Amino acid sequence: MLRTAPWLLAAGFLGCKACAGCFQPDQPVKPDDHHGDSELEDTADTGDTSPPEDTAPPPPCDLPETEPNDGLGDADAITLEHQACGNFSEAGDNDWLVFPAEDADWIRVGVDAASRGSRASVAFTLMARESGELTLQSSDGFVEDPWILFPVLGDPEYYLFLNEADGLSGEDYGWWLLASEDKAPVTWTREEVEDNGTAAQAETVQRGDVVFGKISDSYDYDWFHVQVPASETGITWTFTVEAYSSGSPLAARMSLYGPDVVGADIDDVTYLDSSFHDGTVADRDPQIVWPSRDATDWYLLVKMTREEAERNPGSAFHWYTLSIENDLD
Ligand SMILES: [Ca+2]
Ligand SMILES: [Ca+2]
Ligand SMILES: [Ca+2]
Ligand SMILES: [Ca+2]
Repeated sequence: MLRTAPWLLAAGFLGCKACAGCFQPDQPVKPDDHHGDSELEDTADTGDTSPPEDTAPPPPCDLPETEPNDGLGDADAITLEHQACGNFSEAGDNDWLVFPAEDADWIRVGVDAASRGSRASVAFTLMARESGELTLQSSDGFVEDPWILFPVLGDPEYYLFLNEADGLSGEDYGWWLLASEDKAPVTWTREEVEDNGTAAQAETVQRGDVVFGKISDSYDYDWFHVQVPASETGITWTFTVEAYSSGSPLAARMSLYGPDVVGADIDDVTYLDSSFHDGTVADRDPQIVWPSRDATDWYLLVKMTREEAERNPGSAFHWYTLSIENDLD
């Protein structure tokens, strides 16, 4: 099962499991991957009296983990653009990594495990210590292996805490991970301005706007006001959130209200439309398409899904864009 409190999960291992005597340099290489290399090495080592474990295959990546790395203070230092790898070789094995942001604006962190035949269901927590931000990424039924694409927060380095989501371990529970500089996956024309936590505080946006925002915690409600002028009635409007499918951890919910929501408790007001449908969380990047019949004022609410807020609260990593379009575009 997925953990609900990444900080607790991570902090639980800060004491570092005593593992100095169980260092296992060999990685869970698929049998065929390095067979040839291994043979070459064996041949070159004629006359070598090294013990058998020194004939293990060469590291299957640029930056193999070095146990013990179960505590934040023992994190393996990795660098952008160089693949790291390791495995959850024994019960309770967790692996910390740390990488510098260098001068990147956006960074992608991607795990390969199930996609390479590993039995590991990898979850990782990404932490920005100076900013005090974290997010939990796991294979959640939407992706085989977890990944994230995030705008840097200004921290000089970022920490990763990898664990096997079901607490399983073994030689075939390997992982590979690459952190790399990337381009922004979205473009925007403006950024949200907090506080926009009620309809009365909603930022006014209009056709053609693309807002870049963040759901910075579970209670961050972002309201936007759309004024529908008489000249833009009788047409279809489209409001689209882009986040999860482009690497944000955010699973957003969007709802569209009429002007009666201003000053009211939203539980007392019926929305015009909502992306949320009971019984499914499949609607990860919501879109609402709605006709404008009369000149009016609309209010859009973007927030987290309740299920997601319990599993992985919002953070500065939880970015999204909201685009406002209609038939006149
Ligand atoms: Ca390990
Ligand atoms: Ca470890
Ligand atoms: Ca916000
Ligand atoms: Ca807000």
